[in-house]
Amino acid sequence: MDHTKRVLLVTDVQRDFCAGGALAVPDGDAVVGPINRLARNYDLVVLTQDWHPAGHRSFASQHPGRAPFEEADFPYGLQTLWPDHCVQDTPGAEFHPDLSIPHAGLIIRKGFRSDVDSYSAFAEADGTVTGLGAYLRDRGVRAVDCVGLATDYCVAWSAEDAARQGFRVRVLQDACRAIDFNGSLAAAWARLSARGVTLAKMG
Ligand code: VGL
Ligand code: ZN
Repeated sequence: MDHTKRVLLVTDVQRDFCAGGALAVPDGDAVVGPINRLARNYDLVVLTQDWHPAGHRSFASQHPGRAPFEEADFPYGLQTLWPDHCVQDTPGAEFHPDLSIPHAGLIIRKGFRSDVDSYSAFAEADGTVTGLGAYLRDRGVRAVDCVGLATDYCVAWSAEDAARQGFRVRVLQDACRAIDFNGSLAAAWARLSARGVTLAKMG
């Protein structure tokens, strides 16, 4: 028996990252069923929700002459510019309608400050911590299992931060899908394996 206390961290399973959404991740909808099933095995589940004000600084639309997926210099470093997505209180920001995890205990909203993006559930891009690390430690959690969208951005950033904070981290790959732009998925795996994050099958 494995008595390690684990959390399931479910990243950004929202309409805008699924089919027909503003920043649709290829095959994104496919994570919903597996995540619903998996979540029943965890007492502790944390959801994240990408939650940007209209006109967020990470939107390419705010940078005349620039296109989505280009990079721009921000005070905290290089920032990828995105199509407008997950705008607060719009349908695109809602969780996928079939996501069903009623016992989830915490929802972390990310990217709600106009000038600062946040891929990780643990810290915003400028380093401001969200409190998730303390929340998990207070509950005796030692291991973090990561699922959701997108593998190479928000899932990877959270997994990396979790490992940096000393949690044992797995990415459950059947319950993730990637954007995979310009080698982003391979780059993410390289960073994660360097941190000791393991790639696991759910089954
Ligand atoms: C995400 C890009 C912008 C993600 C969020 O959830 O991976 N990617 N905002
Ligand atoms: Zn976003």
